Amino acid sequence: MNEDPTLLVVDGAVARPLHLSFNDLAGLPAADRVEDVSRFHPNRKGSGVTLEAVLRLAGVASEARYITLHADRDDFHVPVPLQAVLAEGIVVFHLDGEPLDKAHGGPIRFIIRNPAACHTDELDDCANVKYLSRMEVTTGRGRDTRPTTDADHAALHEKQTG
Ligand SMILES: Nc1nc2c(c(=O)[nH]1)N[C@H]1C(S)=C(S)[C@@H](COP(=O)(O)O)O[C@H]1N2
Ligand SMILES: [Mo]
Repeated sequence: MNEDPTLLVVDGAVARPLHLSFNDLAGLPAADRVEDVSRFHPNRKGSGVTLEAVLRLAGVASEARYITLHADRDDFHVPVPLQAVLAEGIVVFHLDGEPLDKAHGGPIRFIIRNPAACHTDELDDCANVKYLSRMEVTTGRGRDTRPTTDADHAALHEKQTG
């Protein structure tokens, strides 16, 4: 039995595709850690590591321009521009040392430090992807399933709590 399964795949335009487990993420250096996202997102919880640290492990190709954030669990997908998200992205994977639970978007949740309001920018609140299973580095802009209207947002939130 695998006691430390892969939680996050990083692939696409990278030198070294990654299959990261909880222990892989927990083993990153202290300088790469981001503690307690509730400091800047009061309604969200957890701690993680910088996107930059994860991408450093993977080695991003020079022609890469986007990262598509994939949540297989509910088929939610968001492409974000690589340059803009580099210093903003956090890969949240634990809460006080325990794996992040589903209620908090676990086992992996993507958090943008300073997101724009929903559908006002590419780096918006909707890009805080829950149940993140794969980060795909690409040259072109990937699949986008974010809601674009208030009605679509309402329907999505209904579905998530249902
Ligand atoms: N996997 C997944 N992530 C998701 C969504 C979703 O439907 N599925 N909704 C997004 C949208 S539209 C918003 S506004 C935020 C809401 O995050 P919250 O529930 O922490 O407020 O999560 C984003 N992340
Ligand atoms: Mo949203």
